[in-house]
Amino acid sequence: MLFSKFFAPTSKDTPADAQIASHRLMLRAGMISQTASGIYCWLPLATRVLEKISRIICEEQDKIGAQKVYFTTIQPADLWIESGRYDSYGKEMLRLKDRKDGEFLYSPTNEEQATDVFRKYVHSYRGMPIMLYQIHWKFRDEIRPRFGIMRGREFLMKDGYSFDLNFEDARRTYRNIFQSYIKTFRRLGLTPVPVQADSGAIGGNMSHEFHILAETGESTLYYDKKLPTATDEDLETIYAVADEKHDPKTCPIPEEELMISKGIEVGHIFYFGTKYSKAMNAFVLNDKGDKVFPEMGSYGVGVSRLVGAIIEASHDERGITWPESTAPFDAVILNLHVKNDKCRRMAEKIYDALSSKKEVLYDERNITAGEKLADADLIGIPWQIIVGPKNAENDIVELKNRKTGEVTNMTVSEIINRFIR
Ligand code: P5A
Repeated sequence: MLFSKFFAPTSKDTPADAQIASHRLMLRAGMISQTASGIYCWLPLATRVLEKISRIICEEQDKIGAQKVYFTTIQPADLWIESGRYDSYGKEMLRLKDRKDGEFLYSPTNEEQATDVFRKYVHSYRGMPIMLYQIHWKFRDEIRPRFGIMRGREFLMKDGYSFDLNFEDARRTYRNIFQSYIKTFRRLGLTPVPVQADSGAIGGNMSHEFHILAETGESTLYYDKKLPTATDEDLETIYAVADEKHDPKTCPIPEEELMISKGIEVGHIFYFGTKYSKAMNAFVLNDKGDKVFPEMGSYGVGVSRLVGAIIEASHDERGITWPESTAPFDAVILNLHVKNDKCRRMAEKIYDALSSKKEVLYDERNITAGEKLADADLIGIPWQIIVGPKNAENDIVELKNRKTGEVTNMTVSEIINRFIR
């Protein structure tokens, strides 16, 4: 991709109303464009990151046998009247009418719809267990949309729904999802902190939130100081709770062993048994011909919020420092002097060799070297290949690591081999 053709409207100005680093940097890097309170357009850089995150999530879902679908964003009110949530969901639900005055809503979540699909097609225990998920837009009319896409009204969520025959199977599914979420967040370059949680509007009696530690997080977490070094298995049971669940009087951890940190909630999983299957009369016949209501759970990841959370965890005073797994490009080539023939030849040779195998942005804009370096630091692509006139005379280019600042001199063929192994 040539930078001159790439739509990334970067800016030097610090947006006045953006209170946290990720919001400021997403605006300055030309990643998002606000269209209404809590509602954002995702421009090319941000879209590439959303797609990277989504791909990793899908790969990990695939490994545990979840199947990808698209439920709908518009749902008939009837489904929610059946579950009993149409009234209780309150003002966060965006309610709509079609031309025939039929009542609809824009999905804040899809438990009802998943249950409806299940009851239409699965009538026997032989069709179970089953787990469906999607990555789709949601709308919640939050009272206080905040921090850019971090707490939006429209946001992208991975939401999964599981159907098991009995409690033991449902419990195993919940465990699998828990471990799979840990893996997913690690692959995204993050350190997840799972905490026991309340199940709120979704309902049910077993629930965990997954947080990323960040000073700008909206939740306060209380956890055993052993948590950072715990094994993935131990993470499920070690003491860790968010705000409302912490009571100093009943907390089993002595004060001196308790850590308190702010966290950003990037995932939330629920086991709620037969709450929806019973309310919506979704049942199967077991091997004895008895009627059984499936044991269900739902599992959410804030895909768009993750973009903000990753930036909160990965930035410095000059801009974003993307982890390699979610970076919008693998490398950026900075041609510091586009009118210099040697620079142009070397930069183009690298670009031609790499671009069929890697995602490479080539900055060949006719602007100053300083502006190019500043933009590259701002948008935070992990590797910068810097082609400048002095080094070019000696057939050398620089490979710079955006995060560490470490610079290595290399020849053109060494650079090419470094990226195409
Ligand atoms: C689980 C999947 C649910 O909705 N139903 C389907 C369950 N859970 S949840 O906790 O309410 O949301 C899941 C994750 O979505 C993110 N999220 C948001 N992201 C941005 N802006 C918002 N307003 C917002 N609300 C929720 C969070 O990461 C949450 O963990």
